Amino acid sequence: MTDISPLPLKLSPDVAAATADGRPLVALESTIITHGMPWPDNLETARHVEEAVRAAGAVPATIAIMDGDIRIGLADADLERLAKAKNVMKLSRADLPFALATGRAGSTTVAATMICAHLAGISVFATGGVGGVHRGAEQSFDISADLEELAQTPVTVISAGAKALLDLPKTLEVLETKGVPVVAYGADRFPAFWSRDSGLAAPLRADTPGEIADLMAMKRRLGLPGGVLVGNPVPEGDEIPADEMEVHIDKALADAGREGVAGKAVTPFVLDRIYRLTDGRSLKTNIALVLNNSRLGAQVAKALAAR
Ligand code: PSU
Ligand code: MN
Repeated sequence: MTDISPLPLKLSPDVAAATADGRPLVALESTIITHGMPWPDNLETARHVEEAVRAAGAVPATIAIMDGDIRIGLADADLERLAKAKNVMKLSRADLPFALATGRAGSTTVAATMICAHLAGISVFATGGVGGVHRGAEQSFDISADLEELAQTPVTVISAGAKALLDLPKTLEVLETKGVPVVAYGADRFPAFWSRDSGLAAPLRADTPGEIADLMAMKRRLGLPGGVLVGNPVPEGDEIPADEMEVHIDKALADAGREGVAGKAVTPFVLDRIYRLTDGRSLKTNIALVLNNSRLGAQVAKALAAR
């Protein structure tokens, strides 16, 4: 059976116009809104991130699943509905088609956002931190689908690295095995989300948006599948040093273990615990790094569009 019905893709008027004109677009995820930040900071941040992309000269396309459609670009009322909603599914590659088929509301993780962005022809995507190999993965087998997606889907993900609650050395090893270029922006060390330096050397380095665009273009020319992961260190004034974070991460992970939190729930649980343990400071840092990544995303999209 061949299904020739159109894709369940709904572009906002802004996104449709930018696509038609070949103007630069930056995809934005929605799991960070529904599962990554508390209300109302989540909505405020989502709005500020869109403004930051616009101010830097690109068009933001926040992606979510609503009413059986992949929405590329959300109206402000939809953004608010999503930010307030309970029982929104956290969608990755495995459950994206289920949410669409059943009409359930879903937010898109890095993996699912990459899939949807690619379907819409968008090749640059800005977020906070990608998922990766969890600590203790040798027992739990918990490795984020984000890594596999980076290996398969040609979208460049601008992040502040992988979240420091993960096993970062193993995360970099998996990315190397899967052939994903990992590029630190303006740095020699791979960043660790809340901290600028994970203590690990970055596999690659780029110093301008144009260099990232060149890498993307060359990868495509060679016919290599998959994306590029950019690690953009959080601005100095906003970082929480790694040794300080480590104490909170250990505590949050121990709480997760004690409470039997597993699977998809781990990352949202640990982010929330760390938010409480740092009296909200981790959230301020998270917001700062997402804004920083959005600006770089816009610059890369512009460099790409200018080629
Ligand atoms: N960046 C943030 N906050 C988040 C995330 C990213 O600043 O909450 C989300 C992304 O959607 C990412 C997900 O794909 O965390 C990782 O989830 P997991 O570890 O279950 O794969
Ligand atoms: Mn997982």
